[in-house]
Amino acid sequence: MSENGNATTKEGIGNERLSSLVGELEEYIKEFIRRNEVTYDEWHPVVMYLHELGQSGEMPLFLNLFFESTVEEVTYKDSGSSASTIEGPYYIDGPPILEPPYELPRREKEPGEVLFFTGTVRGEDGTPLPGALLDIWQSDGNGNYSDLPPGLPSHDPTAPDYNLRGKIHADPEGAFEVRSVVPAPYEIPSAGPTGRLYRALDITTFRPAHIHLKIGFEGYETLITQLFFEGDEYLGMDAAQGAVKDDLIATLEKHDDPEDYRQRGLEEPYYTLHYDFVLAKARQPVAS
Ligand code: MBD
Ligand code: FE
Repeated sequence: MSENGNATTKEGIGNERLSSLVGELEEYIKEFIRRNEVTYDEWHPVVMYLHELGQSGEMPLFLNLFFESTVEEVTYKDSGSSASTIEGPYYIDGPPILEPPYELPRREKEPGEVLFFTGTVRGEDGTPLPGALLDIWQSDGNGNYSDLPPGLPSHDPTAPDYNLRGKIHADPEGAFEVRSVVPAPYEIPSAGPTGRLYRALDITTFRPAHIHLKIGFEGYETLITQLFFEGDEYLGMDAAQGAVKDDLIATLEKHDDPEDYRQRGLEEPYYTLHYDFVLAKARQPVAS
């Protein structure tokens, strides 16, 4: 953290920066209230709504749905990396570091069709980044995530810890392959305060199916992103506004030739997905 408190760290926000951010936020909200002549009939429900939102455990969901894409925009502005998008509320620390051949942890009867996800991780000049770390998490074939952050129950309590979550390394050529399942579109909790607001606004509570990634390599900016699938019915109306970017829509290819899938040791068709990621060098602080 810099002395003037202009940066954030895991430990928090510097005092000076905190005063400045809270002060400015206060001003924006006061100005908003004046400009809209917000009445007590409006104010009281807002207070109770935010109270309920906090109690429900949906605050991270709500904040990430509405505002994270702007933090992401600021973070990756002018970055030379391939397309980034929001992390969302369901990343959890400490996923297992997997060993090749890579397979995300899954249940014996994991819902969802078999997926082989391949890709490369390179620098902006195309040089492979050998050993790049890919931290991957996704919903299952029913759109459920395993263990959610503290305070939130898993979408599917039968899923073991870290189901469909794990870290893998790119090989010496910067390439990787990991077996998983094809995730399904995800619906945000519809019974809680977030879903209630979405219905009142008449916007969809669904997110297109997606796979989350955080990709890191020493000396490079960590890339936080998601991949979506061509043809998904929710691509144009994501509940997380602004999260889908054209460059993040990849093609799921179905392989249903029995000879082909049996060669892979499968008794059912499988899908492949490929994506080439680019990481940008970490930016040096600009000298003043
Ligand atoms: C998700 O799975 C997600 O990725 C986001 C951004 C919001 C809610 C649920
Ligand atoms: Fe998600």
